[in-house]
Order: sequence, then C-alpha cells, then structure tokens
Amino acid sequence: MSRELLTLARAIAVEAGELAAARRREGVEVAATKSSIVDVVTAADREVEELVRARIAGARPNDAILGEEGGSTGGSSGITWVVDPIDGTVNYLYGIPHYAVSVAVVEGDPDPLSWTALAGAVFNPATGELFTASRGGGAFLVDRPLRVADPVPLEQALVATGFAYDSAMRARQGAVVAGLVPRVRDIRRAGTASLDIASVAAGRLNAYYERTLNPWDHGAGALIAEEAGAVVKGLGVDRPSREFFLAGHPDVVGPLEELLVELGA
Ligand code: LIP
Repeated sequence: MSRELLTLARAIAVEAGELAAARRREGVEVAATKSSIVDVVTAADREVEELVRARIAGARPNDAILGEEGGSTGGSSGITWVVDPIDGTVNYLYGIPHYAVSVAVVEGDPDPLSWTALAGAVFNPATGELFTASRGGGAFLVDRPLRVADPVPLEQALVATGFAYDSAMRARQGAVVAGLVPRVRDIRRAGTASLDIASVAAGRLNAYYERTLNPWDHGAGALIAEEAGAVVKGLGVDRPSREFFLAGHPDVVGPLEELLVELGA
C-alpha cells in the first residue's frame, strides 16, 4: 500500500508545487497573520491546500486530512494525509527560492507521537527537487537513492535549525544557537523545515533540530530522513513532536542531543 500512496503523494506534491510557483510568479501578498504578526499566510497557501485536498478526496475519499490551513477533515479508512501546502512561507513571501509542498501519509491518529508514516513527498518547485520515501522502500531525490552523511565529530558537524514565530521562544532559541555556534562546524537556518530534514537525508547537513514544529512541517521529511538512515527523535524521548525535533546520523545525534540539553535547548 505504501508504494501506491507514495505514487499519489508525489503526483499531488508536484502539481501543488507547480501551482505555488505560478502564483509566486504572479506576485504574492500576505492574506492574514496567525500566531503572531510574523506568522503569515498568503492566498496561495490556501489555494494550494484546496488543490491538495481536492486531489486526495478525488482519489481516496475515505481518508482523513490534516492541513496547515484547513485543519482536520475526518475519514474512515485509518489513513490521514498530513499536508503543508507551502512550507517556508516567509521565504515564499520574499521570493526566496527555498520553499516546499510537504505531503505525508500516515496510519493511525495524526499525532507524530503515535502515527506510522507510510509515504512522504517534499517538493521544491523553485529547484525541481522532489524528495520522497515510502516505509521500507528507501528515500530518494528524484530517482537517486539517499543516505545520510557519514558521522563526524560534533566540532565538524554542519547543523541546521529554525526559530519560532513567538518572540519569547525566539529569544530562548537564539541563546541556544549562540552556545552551539562555537561547538560545531557551522549553523544553517534556511527557513523550511521539510527541506532542512530532507537535506539531512541527502547528506547536505549532519543534523537538524527545532522546537515548535507542527506535524505538517516534519511529517514527510521525517520518513525521508529515517529511510535514508537518520535517527529522528525528540529531546530525551524517542518520538519527535512540537516539543522538539532532532534528526541526523545516530552517531551525531547522540553527542548533539547532550550538548543541546547542556545549552538549555
Ligand atoms: C516554517 C518552518 C521553519 C520554521 C519557521 C516556520 P511555515 O514553517 O518550516 O522550519 O523555522 O519558523 O515554522 O510556517 O513556513 O509553514
């Protein structure tokens, strides 16, 4: 079933990404703000999610959907589609070509603490890069198999992270990064969780961590990273959640997790 779900997920992600890119070319404006003045949504976010929902409903009408803009839509099949129509919304708003449509298909409750991810697709239409995975089927960039980078000592690790939309949390996250910078090779903050996690899978980063991610930010990327040999977990716990998301080669994640705890992450 995972392969069939992946075929549909990747087709939907590509079609949705092409719509997002078309709207970007036409010009993008803020339609509303959400949790803070800097947590924005554009008309394209909403339109792209409507397209994704229509394609899912047309192909699999009994599946549930959890989307960033439209919330939860119930189903009876036990399968839930977890969708971020445009991950990296601020990059998208500013015309930075680093954003993605993220489509995950999970079994069980749409909760990263308990779900079983079956398939995932992360598509950046600005670059044409399509990251995919199915459970037990491996992870791919287009048709190239992905494997996490070989482990390195922490002081040689390239580590990505991101920051919340809440200013108090950003202050705390900034203090952690200040402590981390002298202890690793370098830091990257590219603004799109799904692509950061896919970059771990592709060996372009040694690790990625972030607090306050939503399920749709990491649902697809986490499966892609796991299928590429990464460990994906929370801080001190086995499953990632809004509390904490950490991914990387097992031999990098261990020391990094210890340092992040030391820094008060
Ligand atoms: C974004 C994440 C990113 C995080 C941003 C934001 P959005 O998701 O992909 O990693 O640092 O603050 O949450 O809001 O663009 O879908």
